[in-house]
Amino acid sequence: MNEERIHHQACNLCEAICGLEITTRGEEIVSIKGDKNDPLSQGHICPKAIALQDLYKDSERLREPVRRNGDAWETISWDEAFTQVVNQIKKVQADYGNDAVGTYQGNPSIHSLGIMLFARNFLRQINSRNRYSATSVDQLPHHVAAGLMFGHSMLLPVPDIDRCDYMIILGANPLVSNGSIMTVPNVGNRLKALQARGGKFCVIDPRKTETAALADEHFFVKPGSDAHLLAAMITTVFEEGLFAPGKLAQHIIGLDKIEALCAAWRPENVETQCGIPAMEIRRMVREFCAADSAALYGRMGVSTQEFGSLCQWLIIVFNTITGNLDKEGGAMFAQPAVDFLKQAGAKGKSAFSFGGYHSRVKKLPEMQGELPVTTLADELLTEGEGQIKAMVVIAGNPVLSTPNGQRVSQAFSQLDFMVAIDSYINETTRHADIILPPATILERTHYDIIFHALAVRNTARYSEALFSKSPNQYNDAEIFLELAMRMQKHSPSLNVLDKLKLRYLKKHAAAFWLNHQLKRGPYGKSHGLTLKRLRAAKNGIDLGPLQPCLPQRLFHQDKKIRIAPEEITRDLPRLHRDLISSEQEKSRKESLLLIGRRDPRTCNSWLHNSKRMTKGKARCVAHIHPHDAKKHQLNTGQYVRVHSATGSIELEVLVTTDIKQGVISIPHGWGHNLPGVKMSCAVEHAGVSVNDLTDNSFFDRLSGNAVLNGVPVTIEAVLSTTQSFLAIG
Ligand SMILES: Nc1nc2c(c(=O)[nH]1)N[C@H]1C(S)=C(S)[C@@H](COP(=O)(O)OP(=O)(O)OC[C@H]3O[C@@H](n4cnc5c(=O)[nH]c(N)nc54)[C@H](O)[C@@H]3O)O[C@H]1N2
Ligand SMILES: Nc1nc2c(c(=O)[nH]1)N[C@H]1C(S)=C(S)[C@@H](COP(=O)(O)OP(=O)(O)OC[C@H]3O[C@@H](n4cnc5c(=O)[nH]c(N)nc54)[C@H](O)[C@@H]3O)O[C@H]1N2
Ligand code: SF4
Ligand SMILES: [Mo]
Repeated sequence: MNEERIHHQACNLCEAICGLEITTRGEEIVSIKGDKNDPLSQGHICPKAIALQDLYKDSERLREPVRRNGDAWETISWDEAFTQVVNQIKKVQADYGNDAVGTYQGNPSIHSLGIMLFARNFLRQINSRNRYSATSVDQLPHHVAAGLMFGHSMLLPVPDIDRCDYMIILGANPLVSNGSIMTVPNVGNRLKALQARGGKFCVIDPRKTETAALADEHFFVKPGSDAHLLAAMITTVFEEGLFAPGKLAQHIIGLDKIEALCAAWRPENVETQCGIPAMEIRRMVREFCAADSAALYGRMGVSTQEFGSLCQWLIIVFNTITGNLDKEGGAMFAQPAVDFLKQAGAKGKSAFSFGGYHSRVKKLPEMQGELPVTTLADELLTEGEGQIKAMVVIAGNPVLSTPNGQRVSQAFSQLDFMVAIDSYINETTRHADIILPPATILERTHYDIIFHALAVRNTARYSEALFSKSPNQYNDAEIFLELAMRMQKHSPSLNVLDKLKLRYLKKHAAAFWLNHQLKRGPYGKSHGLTLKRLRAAKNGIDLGPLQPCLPQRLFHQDKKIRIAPEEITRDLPRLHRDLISSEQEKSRKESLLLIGRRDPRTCNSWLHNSKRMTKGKARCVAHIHPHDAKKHQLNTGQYVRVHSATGSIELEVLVTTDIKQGVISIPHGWGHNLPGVKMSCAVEHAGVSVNDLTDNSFFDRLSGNAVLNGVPVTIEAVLSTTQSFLAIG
């Protein structure tokens, strides 16, 4: 009988990076609990942490490379897989040029140390302009705003929630999502603590969300109208004499332009658009400004909409002109122990690129060497020089996660070659010729590069692998080290010397890099931070609350904030046209506006092969308001057919007053019932994909980011085939 052992590890499934205490007996996991001594998460976990063991145990998870042969898959050796992948990439590039190989990196990429450190070299070897990622179905507007204003796309303000007195949450549901661009484990308790110390928080969301239910106030907003609201809030600040940027003012260029830029928006002329009474908007602004410290925070719901970049810009402007940027309790910047931002700004070069080149078909701008994924299918399907002929998909499922996923799927099916670095044969990877599967988080070491930089408190934590992987398994780091090395050579095979070098790198490169970064990082000297020290601190190390850091940390050479960058403000006329266009012109009377919804037991598209994550009532359900339900003769439990310009889907409906009239909410990440998907539990709980409705030609014109919220749709009641069959039979 094996003895029980207790391990400490960080969860990497979402941005909250909770500390875990995992008890094992031999190869069995006995329990997964929150680590009470983690200085950031303080014992918090969510239901998904338990799914880590399901992932580890899942017999349908690939452990060895597979090659597709028609509809069948055969296991092949790693050597054969690497050789074929590199040969095929090189062949396509020799025939059609470098840009003929497209790459897509999904969300878990940034949660994996191996991908973060080593995929870069591989992508550099591919050297294609056709680089895409989940960034452009998510937070691209944040990067564009931060890059232009602060000089670095990752210098992103985070609410100092633990010291904040007044918080406005716009288009985010952290109680369910566990926070995003705000690493905030245990957000429920943190928000309750804010209230307990006399503070207040408001939620602005078309749905009365779980977070809204806890809030002091909730306003139902019309989807896609937030930029008007935000601009009107800024005008209110000026009109009511509340403009007070404080000592930061001397470090800002363009502050004198803001009032005029936003003057066309006043609470009184946006209230119909937004659905929030002018006097409430004014009151909210007054209360915000009266608080000792306050933070306006806006996330997914306001970034994946028609004016997403303007929204993210206006949010930073509002925090700045009310004196809350870089102030305790306001919108602050985390200081990570591994300061990857600093490296980018070194050598006097600009740390940020935007619009340096444009995509071939739709001429959308690159941001940091990436093009918006809204145009991936165009680049796959439009013939001519530069057309994508081969794809590398890393930890992503764009068939379910990007707008008009069916078109992406169809385009993938026509490729000359596709490789996926993924553990599953899913809706996307079923199109691959070869799949290289990495080991799970429980079998690899981890340090979170990204999310310590977005956390509400400065901490650091290193996790050892809990289980050792079987000798024939590779982790992400090993896969990318080997791919990069083979790509670099004229022949894809390795000689003895290469093999020795690779073995050394696989064993030591990550630890060496990490140790070096920790030592030369901001806490190297002050806290004696080394990898050894971090390894010894099994629960992680507390590095204190957020600290003011401007103007020193700005990346513009002159250390000034550009508060009104021309690249952004020139999009204001588009917003203005939207403001003055009449309601009838804009939306047909029959349309509803589609928004998304997250659920505590989902992780985008990929946790549905776990029984624990899928059991119980179906969750791929549309929420609509009773008024709209009545109009279309729908009741809870019935099926609705939802149409958009892109396609239509059918799903169950739930009638609720928790959603604004005229809005329909459908979660993403479902729709597993596609031919060839080898995830039986997911297929059993397939649901439908909302991205068969979203439209890849509807994007934020400034950044190219997808519009996933505020998509016009129509609905009609259906008797599903099974229902009508039952009715007859
Ligand atoms: N309509 C609508 N669409 C949306 C959203 C929405 O709210 N509404 N949300 C958007 C957002 S915010 C995001 S981030 C995207 C996500 O979009 P994607 O990143 O494209 O999709 P995921 O569902 O996260 O798929 C992740 C894939 O990575 C694999 N994987 C998991 N862990 C690892 C690992 O450690 N290594 C490797 N190599 N592979 C791994 C999984 O098996 C899975 O296939 O979806 C977006 N799509
Ligand atoms: N359980 C779970 N947690 C997750 C994920 C998951 O799939 N499941 N995904 C992770 C990922 S990749 C991300 S990026 C984060 C995202 O984390 P959040 O940004 O918190 O995202 P959501 O929970 O989708 O919340 C977005 C909110 O915006 C609202 N909304 C929609 N349209 C509008 C609008 O026009 N205006 C306003 N004001 N609000 C609007 C929606 O009703 C919703 O409540 O969550 C992460 N955490
Ligand atoms: S909140 Fe996120 S990091 Fe924490 S346990 Fe859940 S999935 Fe893991
Ligand atoms: Mo995301």
